[in-house]
Amino acid sequence: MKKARKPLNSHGSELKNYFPSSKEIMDQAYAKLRKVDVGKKYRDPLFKRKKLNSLKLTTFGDFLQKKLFELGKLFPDIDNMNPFFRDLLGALVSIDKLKMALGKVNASSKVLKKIRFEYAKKIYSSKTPDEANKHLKAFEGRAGSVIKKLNSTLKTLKEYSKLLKEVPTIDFDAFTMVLAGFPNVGKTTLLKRLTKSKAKISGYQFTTKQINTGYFELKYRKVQVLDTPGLLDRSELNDIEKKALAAVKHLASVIVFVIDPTINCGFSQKEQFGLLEQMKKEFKGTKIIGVINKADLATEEEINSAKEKLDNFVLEGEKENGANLREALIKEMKLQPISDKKYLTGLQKKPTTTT
Ligand SMILES: Nc1nc2c(ncn2[C@@H]2O[C@H](COP(=O)(O)OP(=O)(O)OP(=O)(O)O)[C@@H](O)[C@H]2O)c(=O)[nH]1
Ligand SMILES: [Mg+2]
Repeated sequence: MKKARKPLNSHGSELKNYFPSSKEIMDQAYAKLRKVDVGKKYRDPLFKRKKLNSLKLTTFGDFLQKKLFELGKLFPDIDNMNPFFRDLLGALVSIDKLKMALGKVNASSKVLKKIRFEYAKKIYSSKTPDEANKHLKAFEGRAGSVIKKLNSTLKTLKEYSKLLKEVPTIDFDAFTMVLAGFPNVGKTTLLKRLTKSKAKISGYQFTTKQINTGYFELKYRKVQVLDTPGLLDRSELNDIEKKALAAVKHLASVIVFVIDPTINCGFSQKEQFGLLEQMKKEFKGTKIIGVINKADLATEEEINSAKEKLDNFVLEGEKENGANLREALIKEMKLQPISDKKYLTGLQKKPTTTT
């Protein structure tokens, strides 16, 4: 029976319990084996022993094979996964190591299958009950050593499974707005103004370590907001920044670049506009909307200086509360209303953007 793969980010709680050590797997297999009984229906001692041991071998081998199969299936199909997830995964774990670990689990399952048939034959053609016992014991030993050899691989997979839980839930069909900019400029605050997201905000840089998601409605259309960790003007990216970039690259229908015109965020306007220019080059095909944030805090001078550097800008702050950005999105993206039905069933694909 083919078991469907679940999306990468739906594994959460399951994964926690799904990674037994080699020893635990073997203990579970032996517990199954001990319960095997053929009752009193066979009178001939040799025949009975052969039947019993065959059943034990099947139970033991089946359990181990199934266990390995299930463990492998808990991970996404790397070769056929969405490029966004692939990039995110790459920022969190080594794709090569993961592939290799999954390959080992798969190969071990095949080895188990092979030796199971080998010993099934031996038990079947045993001449004495002792010989049938000897073959069963030998099978248990060999199967045990296959599982034991997997111990470090299982440890790696357990570690990886924990990291995969950080991957956010993403709707690949929704119109997606990606919030980008330096740390502390107010990206997460903007996400909360637009959506009902409960993401964490604080007056420190790098509050957002993961990608926060939120949704709101615009002209009956579902807009997905991805709040990325602050992007820094550095060629060498750390893992958090890689995650942010991956999101921007693959999913943005529009990029909203947030600027803090005051010095409160800890970065000058010059640094922030430098990054904006870089992003414009890198994401040529994607519409970028510049948002001058913290309008309530900024001086007129600060706002004017930021305005001069932007062809189109949106002023946002505590007073505006997201309203200006909503307006700008409708105008810039020329969003056509779509029927509620399509929206509700999620049939609507990403609209084409006008640049
Ligand atoms: N006065 C004022 N403060 C703001 C505004 N927007 C954000 N802030 C404050 O700026 C600080 C940083 O806001 P965040 O929303 O966490 O910034 P961020 O860009 O998400 O930061 P990282 O996650 O570190 O990249 C917080 O103390 C916010 O309260 C605004 O429009 N006006
Ligand atoms: Mg943030």
